[in-house]
Amino acid sequence: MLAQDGTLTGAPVMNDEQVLEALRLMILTRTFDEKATAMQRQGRFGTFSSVRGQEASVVGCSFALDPEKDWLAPQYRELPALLRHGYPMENFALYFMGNPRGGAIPENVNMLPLQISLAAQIPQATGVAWGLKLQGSDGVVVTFFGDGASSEGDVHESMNLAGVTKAPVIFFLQNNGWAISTPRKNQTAARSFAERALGYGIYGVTVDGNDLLAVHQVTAEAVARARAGEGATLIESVTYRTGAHNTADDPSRYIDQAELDEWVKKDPIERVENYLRAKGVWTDETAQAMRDDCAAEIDAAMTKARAVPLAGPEALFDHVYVDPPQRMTAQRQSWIERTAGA
Ligand SMILES: Cc1ncc(C[n+]2csc(CCOP(=O)(O)OP(=O)(O)O)c2C)c(N)n1
Repeated sequence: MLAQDGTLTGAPVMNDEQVLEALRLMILTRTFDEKATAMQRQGRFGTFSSVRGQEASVVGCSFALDPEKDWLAPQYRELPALLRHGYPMENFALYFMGNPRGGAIPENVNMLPLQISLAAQIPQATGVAWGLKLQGSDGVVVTFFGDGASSEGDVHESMNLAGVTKAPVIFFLQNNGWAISTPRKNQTAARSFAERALGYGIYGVTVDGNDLLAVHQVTAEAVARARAGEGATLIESVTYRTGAHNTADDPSRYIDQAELDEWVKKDPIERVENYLRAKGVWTDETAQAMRDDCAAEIDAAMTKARAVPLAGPEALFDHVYVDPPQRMTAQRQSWIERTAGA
């Protein structure tokens, strides 16, 4: 839909106001990524995975959803979708500050918790979607996962069950080229990830994940099909992780620099800025004002998160069970005594 120089090659599916809103979210999370990485280096943030390079993929998808009735089942690299769905930025910061309060999803936010164990959220996504269908809701579930996670058995089971039940779920596979240091070519011998859909009797589509408008269009189509009772879609969003896997990773030890350089030229934010600039609604001044505004929003969220008292060591045991088994209660007490004064 959108060439890198901003030329439109199809009918626009988002109006200027929506594109500007989407661009703000993309800039907001890129700024957050930079801030979070700096804070991790200062010891104020835990290990953190950025969405750098994949912003159009996540934002294009999330703009096709209705946060009032649709659900997210995220992995760990999709901050923009979480924010658009109403998850507060300070909760996300708290999570990475090691505070369990950040992991608690507010009652009115239709989202499952962040999932670090690869693919564990995907059976839950199919389950929630099937549940929505049984309840007579026309809500849709989107689950995000990577090319690496796609090799987990959970994915097969979830897609198969979604096919059989016609569950309204969108499997949003972000093929970002890498699973930490494992390249795409070692992940599957299939020509594409999307063609797996055929074997499950669900829809499958491959999209340029660095094209905001294209991702939005294919997701909107998948949402419409799901709402109409036509079941699940597997979307393969082809993009590239232009940063490190996470703050503990050094991609210079394995990444092909020439390949990275090519993808940096396809930056998804620049693509949208080129588009809006050509339309006369984006200038250096508006860009700077938006970047300043995003930085202020992030500072405010970080200040709020820092004001929340640190979790004590016993937090390890809290919120696991409503009624903890006796053995865990004893372990909790022993842990408090052993860590007292530490
Ligand atoms: C079940 C499981 N196995 C291994 C890991 C360790 N691990 C964390 S992230 C990752 C790579 C994931 O790559 P991908 O699914 O492509 O997602 P990306 O991080 O690239 O977005 C691995 C192997 C894990 N978290 N969970």
